Amino acid sequence: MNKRVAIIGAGPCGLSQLRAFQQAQARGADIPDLVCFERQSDWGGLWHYTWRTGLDEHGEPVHCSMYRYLWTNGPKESLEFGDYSFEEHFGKPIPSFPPYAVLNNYILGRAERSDVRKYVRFGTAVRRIAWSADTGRFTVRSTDLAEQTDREEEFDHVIVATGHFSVPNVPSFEGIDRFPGRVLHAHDFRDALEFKGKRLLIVGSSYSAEDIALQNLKYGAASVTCSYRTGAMGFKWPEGIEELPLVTKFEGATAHFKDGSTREFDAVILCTGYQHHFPFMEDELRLRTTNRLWPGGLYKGVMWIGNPNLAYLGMQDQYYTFSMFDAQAWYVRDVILGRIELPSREDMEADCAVWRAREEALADPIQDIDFQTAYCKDLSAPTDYEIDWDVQSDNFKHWEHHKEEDIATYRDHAHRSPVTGTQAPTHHTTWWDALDDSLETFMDNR
Ligand code: FAD
Ligand code: NA7
Repeated sequence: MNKRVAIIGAGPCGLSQLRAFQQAQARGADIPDLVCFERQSDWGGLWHYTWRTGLDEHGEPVHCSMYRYLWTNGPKESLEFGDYSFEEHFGKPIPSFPPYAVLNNYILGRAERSDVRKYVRFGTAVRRIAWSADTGRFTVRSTDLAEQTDREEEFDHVIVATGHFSVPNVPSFEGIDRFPGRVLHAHDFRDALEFKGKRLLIVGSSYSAEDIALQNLKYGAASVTCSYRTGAMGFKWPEGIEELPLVTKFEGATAHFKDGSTREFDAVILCTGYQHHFPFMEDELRLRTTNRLWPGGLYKGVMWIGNPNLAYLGMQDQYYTFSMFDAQAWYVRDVILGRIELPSREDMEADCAVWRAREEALADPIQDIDFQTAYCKDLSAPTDYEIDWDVQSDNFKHWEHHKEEDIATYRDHAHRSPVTGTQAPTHHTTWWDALDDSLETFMDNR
């Protein structure tokens, strides 16, 4: 087979795609030539932590939105790979909510074992992807960042795996330009110790707001106020965290809120989400969506209906992550290998519309989880990707329940592996008391 496939990004999605092809090859399939372009110097995507913010050493935007002391916010059993268990990687069962260094180690473990590093061009940023109807191929222009040289190549298929939690959505508020303390977006948040003893305002009411609020209180913030636009998170918060409606304006260090209340703050963190941002895609190939469970224009959530030689991975809002990325990568692989035949454009659009209608009728997180579980099952059914989606789904539902019970202790619970069936041990320290997030300390299961 001499088809050429470009994979853009070597984060979890790009690595799932490489693993999918490598697994097919190990089982005797003829696979295309693969080139995976990765702008960073190493793989792992968002899990490749860096202290840098703003621009990197080459003047490129820093991709990392992760921060120190980040522990997974969903049970690891609900993101476990079907073909590579945590138990196999670490040689023993480990607790359900590891810090990022442990998760990164796990992701990279499978990638290294499957010997796919040879496909990745590190330090190479993709600048432009254009389709030619004449040649039936894509032209991909990239820059070698160390050499500062550009290159153009042709590919038969392009798979975009550049993530969508890296380019911040940054609203403005009256008077914020004169606020006398630090103002930043969650993308640039790195270390809660910076806010020790400070009165912190957080804008937003989703996962970043929830976790950054908790983590700052845990590491010593004097107080945390979360300000919501649509609805409060409504958790039973530990003392020191409160929720107020949206901030309307700042007067010096004083913030005014929609309900007429006011508070003084030392710092503001905007946890206002991210943009799906693909500046390198030509106009008619560019996905435009908000962060939702069913982005439009993608058959089976992955194949670009306007040109199915193009696929996007991981563009959904995410309950499921790594196992869903695998299911997507396996599906895309099988389309490229000719194992799955796509229906007509009209049928793809009709199928997409059915999923969109189901998505729009969702009323609560349990229904969201059922929706994404149904999607993952639908996607993996025609492939040889195997995982017990029902166990992953049950874990998510227990996790939702634990969060409602007590947002400060949900990470102290243990869940069951969908791969080995093992019930995880509980961690030697409760999450609230665990200040050291290193892999070494975490693995010491006294
Ligand atoms: P990314 O991880 O973003 O990787 C994309 C890759 O593409 C990067 O390596 C980037 O350098 C590369 N790239 C981008 N543009 C270009 C270009 N032009 N050229 C070449 N390369 C490019 N998920 C969980 O399961 N558990 C968690 O606890 C969790 N916590 C999270 C916490 C935060 C703060 C954030 C932001 C996300 C979290 N996530 C979590 C979700 C996260 O989205 C996924 O875990 C996962 O990283 C998504 O993988 P990805 O490959 O789609 O994207
Ligand atoms: P999300 O989940 O996309 O949430 C974005 C939040 O930002 C959400 O609460 C929005 O409120 C809020 N938002 C967006 N724009 C505004 C403005 N203009 N004013 C006030 N509030 C606003 O992003 P997260 O960063 O929380 O999570 C992304 C990933 O990071 C996730 O997978 C985590 O695991 C980690 P809304 O509800 O729309 O009113």
